[in-house]
Amino acid sequence: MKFEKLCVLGLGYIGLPTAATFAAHGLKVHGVDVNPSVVESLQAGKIHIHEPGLQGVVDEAVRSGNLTVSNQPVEADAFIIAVPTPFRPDELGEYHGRKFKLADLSAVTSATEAILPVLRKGNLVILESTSPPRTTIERVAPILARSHLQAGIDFYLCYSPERVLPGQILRELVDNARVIGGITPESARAGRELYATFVKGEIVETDATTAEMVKIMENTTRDVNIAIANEFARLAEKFGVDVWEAIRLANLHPRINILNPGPGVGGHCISVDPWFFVEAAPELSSLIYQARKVNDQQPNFVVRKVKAALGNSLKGKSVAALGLAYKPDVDDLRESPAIEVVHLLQKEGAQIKAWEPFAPSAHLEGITTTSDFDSVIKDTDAILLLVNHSQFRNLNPVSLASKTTARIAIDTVNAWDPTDWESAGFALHRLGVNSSPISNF
Ligand code: SAJ
Repeated sequence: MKFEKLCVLGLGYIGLPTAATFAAHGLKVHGVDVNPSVVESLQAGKIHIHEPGLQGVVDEAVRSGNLTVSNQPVEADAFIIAVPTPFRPDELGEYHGRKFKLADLSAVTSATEAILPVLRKGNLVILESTSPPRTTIERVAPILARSHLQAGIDFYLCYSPERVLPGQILRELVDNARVIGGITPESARAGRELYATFVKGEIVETDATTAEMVKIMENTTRDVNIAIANEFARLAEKFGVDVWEAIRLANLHPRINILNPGPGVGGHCISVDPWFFVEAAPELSSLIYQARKVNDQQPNFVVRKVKAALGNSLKGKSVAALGLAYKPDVDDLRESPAIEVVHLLQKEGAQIKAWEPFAPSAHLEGITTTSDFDSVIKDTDAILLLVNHSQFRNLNPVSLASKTTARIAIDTVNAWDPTDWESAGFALHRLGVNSSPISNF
């Protein structure tokens, strides 16, 4: 099968790099987004997200004429749907007193509907958006059936999850293994042929529902593993143990790999996807539910820590919050636990000045950010590190001490060396380490 024209619906963190990579490999790609400012920006050749290397690939794709952008799908050999599947904002599900978030499939639904007028016999349609199990068969296929073409007979239909790590998307798109779930074996084969354009990792064919489940299993496993690390941090504080050292030692075991505790789990993937299992089968997912709860409560644990460091009251205290992104070295603020921490501190009466170097002019409700690091740290009671951005990790405590009135620092991500910070004159409080040491010898 030969694919010459591709239409990609949704030009966000996944759709845009995917569209640009196909274009760089010679396909004629038309990208579609419903957000007019995204379309305008890309038509002017400017990407709207921060992802290393992406601007260069998009520049080249646009210059070669292989990448065009608009708000409407066009006829093509293949369609990729890469739109978000967020939560419903005002609605929760409930099972035996456990409240859980519900998936909002409206973007998947409307992107699928948008394909209807241009769907032709012999086309390939691929859903990439992370979706609850059976979405391809029970939601996408019935919508496409309105075209009077039958999925699996007149056109191919697949689910293929993206698995790329923000910050490394361009490399991982090419190198990672790719799972292609077809609603028929022929659909999976067609999907393989499309992605083989650039994927160097293994390409594995399976059925659509298995591929959907694989994706949610991956992110759920990571969520549960981070939850246990966060719980270990709480336990270590109780027992007067440095959790980071304990994890390092436990990880010397050849079959143990404990992840890092932190201020919580954010982003649009790991804090979202496990809910798809809980929603679909709450009676079978109590561990997954509890892990979500532990990670969602972690910002409160950080607030308790900050409060203890500042004499048990935050009223009138000023705190310089370093980092608002959901993880190191990205500009993505979605579902960020750092933002949650800031909001909770404000509720307790603290005055927060925040600095996010990757999104210095972000407008966040109720949060004052500034593009000037020095003014954030100058007059403040404490410096609170919320994201392990490289530039924060590399801060020199001695030179910092000369620029700030703060003598209290709180590190939630194990970025700062206690000896260095303490000899520079800071009382350093670390997540997972009891601030009033209990002797264990
Ligand atoms: N985090 C911790 N401790 C850790 C690792 C991460 O607290 O040891 C936190 C991060 O700070 C962040 C959150 O977890 O708030 C998620 O970060 P992440 O780097 O684990 O994952 P994402 O959301 O950026 O990307 C994940 C990846 N999935 C896995 O690693 C299993 C990626 O491969 C997926 O493509 C992506 O989700 C997605 O789109 O689903």
